[in-house]
Amino acid sequence: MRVDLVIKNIGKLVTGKDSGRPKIGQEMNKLDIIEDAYIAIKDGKIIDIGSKNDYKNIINDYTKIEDAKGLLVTPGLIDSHTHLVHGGSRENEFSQKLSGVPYIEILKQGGGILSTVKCTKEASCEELYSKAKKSLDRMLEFGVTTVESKSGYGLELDTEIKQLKVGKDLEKNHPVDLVHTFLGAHAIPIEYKENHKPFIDIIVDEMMPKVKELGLAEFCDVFCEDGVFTIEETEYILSKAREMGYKLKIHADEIVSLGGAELSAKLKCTSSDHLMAASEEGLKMMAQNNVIANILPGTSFNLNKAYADARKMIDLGVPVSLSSDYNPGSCPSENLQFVMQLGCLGLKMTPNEVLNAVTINAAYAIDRQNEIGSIEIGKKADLVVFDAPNVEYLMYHFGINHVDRVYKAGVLVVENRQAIYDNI
Ligand code: IZC
Ligand code: ZN
Repeated sequence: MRVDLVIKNIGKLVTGKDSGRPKIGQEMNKLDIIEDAYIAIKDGKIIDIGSKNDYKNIINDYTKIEDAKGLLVTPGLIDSHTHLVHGGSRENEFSQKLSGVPYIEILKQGGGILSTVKCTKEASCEELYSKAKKSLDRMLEFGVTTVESKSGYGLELDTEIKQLKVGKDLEKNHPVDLVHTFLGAHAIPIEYKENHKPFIDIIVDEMMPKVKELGLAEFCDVFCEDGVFTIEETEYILSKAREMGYKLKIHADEIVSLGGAELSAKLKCTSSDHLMAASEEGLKMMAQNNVIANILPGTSFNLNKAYADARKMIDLGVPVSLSSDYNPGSCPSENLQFVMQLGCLGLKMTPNEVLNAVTINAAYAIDRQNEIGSIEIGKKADLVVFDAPNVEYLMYHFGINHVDRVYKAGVLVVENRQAIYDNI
């Protein structure tokens, strides 16, 4: 057996054994940790895991050996909900928000998402690409190796396709893996404010088939919210999406308890995201139907809103994942480590629960559980070496970047907190 790389002298290695479903309840608080560990990698995949010097039996002259200097190694982090590709930024609305004007009110006045739609339409592919690449580099530097990326700043076919194509191009040229989601139902254009139906028909009859035909998105998502898409509209759009072969996600019960959690259970969505205002009944239905609650505490922090009730979700047996919601309006930050810290400080999750929520459960939230999300034989060698003695420390010492190094499919892509893949 030819081994390409061994990373030795790992102080604590967070491994994991995928059980065929996301972690729930007490399982979320458990991590499998090997001390004084090594990982062996071949063709970008993990082929052996062990402790001390046992790797000596499997190496040969070709094997590169790298020293983790006694640090903590975890699976590459997964950001399973972002609005990565967009034009502009919305700091012009910051003072308004700080003075108490609600996010949804700004949208109703034609700002918010609609102002990002304007900037995204005006931006060239090159501009969108270089802005999103900068963000993707930052995410990688914080230890994120896979990112879900949504469209939704076009609200018409050409710009939705432009956004998705930029995402596809990035995926080709950047070490971070992307998972693409069509979010044409992200806001109602002003001209359809009084009558949504013709816009929904354009989404369902024109945009969704074209995006599918071009192979630009795997998931379909809807912003189901008071003043945006109703429960009935969301159900119609997502049912059609399923018929066309999309997997489903919902922005559900973020601001108002509309029954988005219940709908995500009825439709057996892969994930239901936000859920700050979800009802207990809806959460119970999600648990019964294995729908992942994808919580976005960076948005609660940024909008000064209540946090989702993660403790109740975990008690009810709902699988929980965490992600950034990186976007120009309600979470302008690529820092998933800060989101993890908010998982503890805002959502009252334990450090172990948080790590599971951004690794194995996040892999389930984007249907990549067979490839990533845990360090086990056969999975991709997506690894983060943290300059931290243990998992608790990552969440406790907040506001800094703990990354020492990042490996993507066995290749060193971040060193000294800087993306270095261009030089490979
Ligand atoms: O640009 O405001 N919540 N969509 C739904 C967003 C946040 C993104 C944005
Ligand atoms: Zn979102």
